[in-house]
Amino acid sequence: MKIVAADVLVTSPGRNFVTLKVTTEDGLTGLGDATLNGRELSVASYLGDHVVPLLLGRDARNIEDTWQFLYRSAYWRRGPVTMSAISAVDTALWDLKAKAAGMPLYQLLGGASRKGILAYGHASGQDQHQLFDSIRHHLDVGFRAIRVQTSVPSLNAVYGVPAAPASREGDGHYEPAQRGSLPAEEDWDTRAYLRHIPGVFEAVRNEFGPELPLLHDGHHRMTPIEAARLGKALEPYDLFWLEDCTPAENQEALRLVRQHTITPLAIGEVFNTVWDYQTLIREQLIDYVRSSVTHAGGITPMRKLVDFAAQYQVKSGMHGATDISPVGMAAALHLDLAIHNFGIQEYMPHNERTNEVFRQTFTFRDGYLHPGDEPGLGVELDEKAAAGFPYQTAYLPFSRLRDGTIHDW
Ligand code: CS2
Ligand code: MG
Repeated sequence: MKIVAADVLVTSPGRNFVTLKVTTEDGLTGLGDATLNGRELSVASYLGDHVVPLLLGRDARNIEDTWQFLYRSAYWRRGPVTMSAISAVDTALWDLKAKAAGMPLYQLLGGASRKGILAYGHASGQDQHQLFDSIRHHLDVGFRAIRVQTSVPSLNAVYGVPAAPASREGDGHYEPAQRGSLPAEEDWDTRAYLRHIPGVFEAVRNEFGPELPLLHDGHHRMTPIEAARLGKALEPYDLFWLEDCTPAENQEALRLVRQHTITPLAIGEVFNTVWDYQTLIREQLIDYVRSSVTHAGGITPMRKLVDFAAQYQVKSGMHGATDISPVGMAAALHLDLAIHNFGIQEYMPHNERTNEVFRQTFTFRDGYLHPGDEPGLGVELDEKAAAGFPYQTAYLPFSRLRDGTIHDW
């Protein structure tokens, strides 16, 4: 099953995506997602200039060997660009292997461990009225778990809250990376945020009851003691998880948070290898690992990561924002269905244009996703449609504190 071609396709149906298409001598094709929000062309170049020449002539069936070759022969290791590029190759090879076997990828990963994949959606609002409407909308369209993000009084723009649905490209979807512009500056004040958020969850619990699984994303903005304070303040509202409560390059910082709160913690969407989690998992400092297949090197290492996590009763909670393409999302769903220690799957539906380019077969019904039973990943890329949406430069925003100091966005 020799690889005869590997094409890097960059398209922008509302937001930028990078996809690798691998073709074998018998005409089979496999897809992999290589999208890295705000740095897409870096990964496209890593693939096109440095990886594709190494793939031609290789046996597509040798997935582990190809992964180890790409990881170790580069000499320079880890990092979001390298690991997103390797992920696209790995995912494409798994797509090919499952297609050649005539079965959906999850069957190759051990078959289904559950009927469906519990998803959570993104509710948000500039104020309580808008937030409640957004939560009701997500319940109406079938979500059974909901992430809650709101504006913060005295702050102009906050992660996770569209300025106004119509003002966001992508048919009203929240896309933090705005195309055609330089990075947008947003302001931040952690004390204002810490004063505000507990009241938001008290109001949501009073309105929607104690059962609904609620999640919140701190988006890397707190110090460990601030994160501990928020985790403790949110305990009466029984969150499913508090995400990215503090930057976790220093994994030991979570020891301090863990000492003060029993609110479950999720970390890792910006992580790209198991080494980023070693202390976090081994000391059970977190409850969910957030890496996506797209950014953590592909199906092969993600399986190893979640199996390592399973030894410490840590579950999966894979990143599924719209900057994970339908190819990356499908890869996550096949893994979600097969592994035992599944926790929850983030699901931000893509816009209509994206679904024209990426024809996907996964379903969302009654709060649960399912990858479908097409051979492979179950996603086809319409290259003619993709060509109609050329790349546009896009940057994620950045934050400054009131005194002008740069802060985590
Ligand atoms: C967020 C993301 O989905 C999440 O949990 O952290 O929306 C994140 O901001 C984007 O993926 C960045 O590209
Ligand atoms: Mg997040």
